[in-house]
Amino acid sequence: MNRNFSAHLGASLSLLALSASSAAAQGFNIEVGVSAASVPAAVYGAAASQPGTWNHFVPAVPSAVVPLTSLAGAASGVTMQVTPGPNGYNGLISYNWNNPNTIGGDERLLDDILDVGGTFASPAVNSGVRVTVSGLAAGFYEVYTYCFAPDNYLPGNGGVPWNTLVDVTGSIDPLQTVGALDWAGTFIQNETFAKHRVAVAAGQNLVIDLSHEFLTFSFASFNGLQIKPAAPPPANYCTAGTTTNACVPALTASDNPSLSAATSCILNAANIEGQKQGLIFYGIDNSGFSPLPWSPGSSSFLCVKSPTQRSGAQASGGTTAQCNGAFSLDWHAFQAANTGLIGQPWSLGEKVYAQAWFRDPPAPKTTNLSDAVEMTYVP
Ligand SMILES: [Ca+2]
Ligand SMILES: [Ca+2]
Repeated sequence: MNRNFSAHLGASLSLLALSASSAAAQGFNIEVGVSAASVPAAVYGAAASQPGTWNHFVPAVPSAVVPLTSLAGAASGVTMQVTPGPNGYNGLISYNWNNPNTIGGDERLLDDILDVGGTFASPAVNSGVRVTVSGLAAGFYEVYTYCFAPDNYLPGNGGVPWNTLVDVTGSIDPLQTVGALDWAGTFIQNETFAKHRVAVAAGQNLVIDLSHEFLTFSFASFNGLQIKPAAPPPANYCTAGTTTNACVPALTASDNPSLSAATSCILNAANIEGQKQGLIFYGIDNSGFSPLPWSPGSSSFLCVKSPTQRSGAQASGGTTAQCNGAFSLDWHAFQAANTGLIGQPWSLGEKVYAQAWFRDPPAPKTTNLSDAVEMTYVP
């Protein structure tokens, strides 16, 4: 048995009236499959650990522009449409197969699919579909795209993974290849799903391209989608100064700060002049702020809006007149060891804008500054 025996299934959805809204970023769960009886229950969170109402998207290529409901089951103004991919579409539209290992919500999500394409055409082509989600609130999202082939490991079908290529336009994560192993009871990235992080601007669509990888006997699959609001990873901004010895100091953060200190958040300032004193400082509100020249003739900028909070002074180490000095700050240890710091007590989603400052006696104002990093408090 393979997908060549599947019949084409037509499907249509009536286009419901949309309610425009400008709500904050919110999550969406979308089940793709032909059967309304096989939509996961709202308690089911899948790989994103995001329970809530699952939209039922009936496979169709091209589909109607389908309105999505929120996790709470309310109208959202957000829509989803599937259209043929840039290389064309030659899939079966709808397919379902009872994988013997999937049960419960996993089975409801994974066992029925939109067939993304396969070796139906001669010569075979990289068939695919484009998923366009419109009307999302501006924000940063994690996108979980499920591409498990429920029938891949049937006798006679095994051996070659029926991989699906998943690419999210504008994501900081690369194209991912999904499909390697049969279902073994848990979700594993790149085996059952792709996970992309992406910033969506106001009025911008979320665009997901799915395509068929192999031109030998294989198929590609689309089981469903989860869109989850998330904190963006630490991001650098502003311009570093250039020191007397041509060092360009760079500040980085290992991860976002965590309210529970569940992950570590280490700030590192590298390329500092050797054998100099300095520190890391931060603010919590950069709204409306443009970087200010540090002083006349200086190449540095102040990138953090007042009021600011300083950490303790550090020695950069390294070698005089070279760029091998560095500062490091364990953010959680620093916050735990000091009370009354700006920002305390911290709350979820709160921002931190940090920058490094150090002595450079021949430079204008006898000091220079690194670039800056923006962080967001996570649970
Ligand atoms: Ca099953
Ligand atoms: Ca289903």
